[in-house]
Amino acid sequence: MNALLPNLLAQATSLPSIAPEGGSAWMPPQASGHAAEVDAVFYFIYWVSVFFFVLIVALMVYFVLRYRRRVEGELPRLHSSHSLALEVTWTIIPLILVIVMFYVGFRGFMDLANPPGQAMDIYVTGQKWLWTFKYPNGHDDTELHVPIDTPVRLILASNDVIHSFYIPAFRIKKDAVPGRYNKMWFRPTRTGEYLALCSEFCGTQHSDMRARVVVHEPGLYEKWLTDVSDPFKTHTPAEVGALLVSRRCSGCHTVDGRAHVGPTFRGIFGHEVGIKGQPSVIVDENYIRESILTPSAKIVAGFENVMPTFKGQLKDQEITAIIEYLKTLSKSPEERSP
Ligand code: HEC
Ligand SMILES: [Cu+2]
Repeated sequence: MNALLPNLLAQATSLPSIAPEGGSAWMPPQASGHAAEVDAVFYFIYWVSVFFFVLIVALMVYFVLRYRRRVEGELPRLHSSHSLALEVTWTIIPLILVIVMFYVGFRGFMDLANPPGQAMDIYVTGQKWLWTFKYPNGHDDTELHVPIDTPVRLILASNDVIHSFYIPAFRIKKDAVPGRYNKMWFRPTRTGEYLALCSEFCGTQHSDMRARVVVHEPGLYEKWLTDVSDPFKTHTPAEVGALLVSRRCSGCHTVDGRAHVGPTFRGIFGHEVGIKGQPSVIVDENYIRESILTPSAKIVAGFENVMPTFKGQLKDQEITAIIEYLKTLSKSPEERSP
C-alpha cells in the first residue's frame, strides 16, 4: 500500500517516483554523501520533539484531572512556591539538547556550504518552468547526469523569478535567484534515477518543474555525455563538416577561393588538381580522405608538404562530414542546400 501511490505517480509521469525503492514513507533513499547526516540530525530533532510533546501533553492532562475543582466554591490549596532541583533539571537538560542540535546542525551546514576543491561544475538554470543543465563540454540538457562517487558542484542561476533546486534523495536544496549565482554540491553514492524538483512556488506550472537525475556507474557518465553531445544528432553532416573545418583546418585553408598555407577549399570537389611529380587527379571522396589521413601521399603542385596528418584525430564520420561540406563549396549558390 505504501508503494502504491508513488508507483502510480511514476507511471503517470514517467519520471522516477519521489519515494523509489529503498526509501521510507517520509524520505527517499539516501543517495548522496550528505544524506545520512542530514537524516540523523532530522531524526534526532524529531524524536526529541516527540518525546517532549508526549511528556508535556501527558503531564498537562494529568494535572488538569488531578487538580480540578471537585466541589462548587472549592479554594486552591497552598503549594510550595518552587523546587530548585526541578528547575535546574528542566533548564540543564534542554540546554544540553539544543547545544547538541546546534553543533550537529552547524557541522552539517558547513559541510553542505563548502564544496571540495576538486569538484565537477555543472551550471543549472531555472526558468518558468524548466531546469537546464550545462555540462563542462558545453552541452545543454534538461536532465542532470552525474558519475557516482564524484563531487559535483552545481552553480545555480535563474532567468526570471526565484526558483529552488531540490533533490530529495541527495538531501540538498538551494534557491536559484535571478542576477546572482548560488552554489551547492553533492557526492552521489548510489546509482539510479532520482527526481529534482522546484521547491519555490514560481507560477502556475510550478509543480511541473521537475527534472530527471541519473547517477551513472563508473565510466558510463562520460559515454552518456559524448553520445548526447554528438553534433550529428542535431545537425546535417555538411553543417558538422563546416564546424570541423573552421575549427581544425581554417589556419591553413580558406573557403573563399584564396590560397593560404594550403589551397582553398572553394570549388575543388570534382575538379582537376595538379600533383607534384605525379599525374593530376580529380578531387573526389577518396582523394580528400587520403589528403586528410596521409597528406604526404600527393602534394598539390605549388604547395609545401606541411599539412599534418589527422589520423586518429578525426573519426570516419567526421571525415565524411568534411567531404560533404567541401562538396557544398563546389556548387553554385543556387545549387547549395540552404
Ligand atoms: C598546417 C596547415 C594545414 C592544416 C592545419 C590543414 N592543411 Fe590541408 N593542406 C595543407 C597544405 C600545405 C596542402 C597542400 C600540400 C598537400 O597536398 O599536402 C594541403 C592540402 C589539402 C588537401 C588537398 C587540396 C587540393 O586542392 O587538392 C585537402 C583536401 C586538405 N588539405 C584537407 C584538409 C583538411 C580537411 C584539414 C582540416 C581537418 C586540413 N587540410 C588542415 C596544409 C594544411
Ligand atoms: Cu520554479
